[in-house]
Amino acid sequence: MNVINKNNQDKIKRTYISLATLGNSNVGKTNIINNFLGLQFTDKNISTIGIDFKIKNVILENNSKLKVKIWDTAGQERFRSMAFNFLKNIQGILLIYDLTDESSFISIDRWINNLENKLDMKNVPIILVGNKNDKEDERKISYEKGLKYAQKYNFKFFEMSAKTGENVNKAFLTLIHLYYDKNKEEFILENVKENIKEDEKNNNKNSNKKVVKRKCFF
Ligand SMILES: Nc1nc2c(ncn2[C@@H]2O[C@H](COP(=O)(O)OP(=O)(O)O)[C@@H](O)[C@H]2O)c(=O)[nH]1
Ligand SMILES: [Mg+2]
Repeated sequence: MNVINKNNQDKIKRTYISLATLGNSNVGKTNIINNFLGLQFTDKNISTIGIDFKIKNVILENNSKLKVKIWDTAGQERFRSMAFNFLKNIQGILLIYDLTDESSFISIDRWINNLENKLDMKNVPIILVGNKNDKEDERKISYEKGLKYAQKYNFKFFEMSAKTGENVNKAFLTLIHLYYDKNKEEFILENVKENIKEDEKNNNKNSNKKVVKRKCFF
């Protein structure tokens, strides 16, 4: 749980990071999250009702384990105002368009306008994502156009595919580190190396006990 430290009311202590995927319906938000979670790609339309979240543990570059909570929103107009309420507790956003669908790229302007009123754009990192780069034949938005747009707002930019998995992990890990590296003091994390050492110590004490080396949490 993320709590306010009682001794110092200003300091938030987080045991997880909250991220969100935003963008029009059908750009691939749900499949991108599923790919990051190691779930299978689906051609079927999985309709997200309003807002939903999923959780995954990741190991950071400093060998700490961080719980990541990812909010999946429905892009439909009727859910938009509801979807924005949760943004005050978000530490990073993947803003997604479908590179085969020009209208989803044009809509990014509108998403940014909405975000500017709802969250602290200086402290919450945003990555612009052009999804479906496996559909090269149907591409409508060039890599350069996406990159130029991202640079205008100082966002990082990735093209990705929820189908092949290209750049999905990389984009999420980049987003996590963009926030975490600047706000390390907010987080209470478990050190993975320490865990392994503890397990080894216990193993030496009692050689009959099986050691679980927790190197991987996916
Ligand atoms: N070829 C291809 N299709 C994708 C990709 N990502 C999503 N889709 C398809 O696009 C449709 C919408 O995906 P979904 O994840 O439900 O989009 P959402 O409405 O933004 O959550 C589905 O038919 C998916 O199979 C991708 O990277 N490549
Ligand atoms: Mg969805």
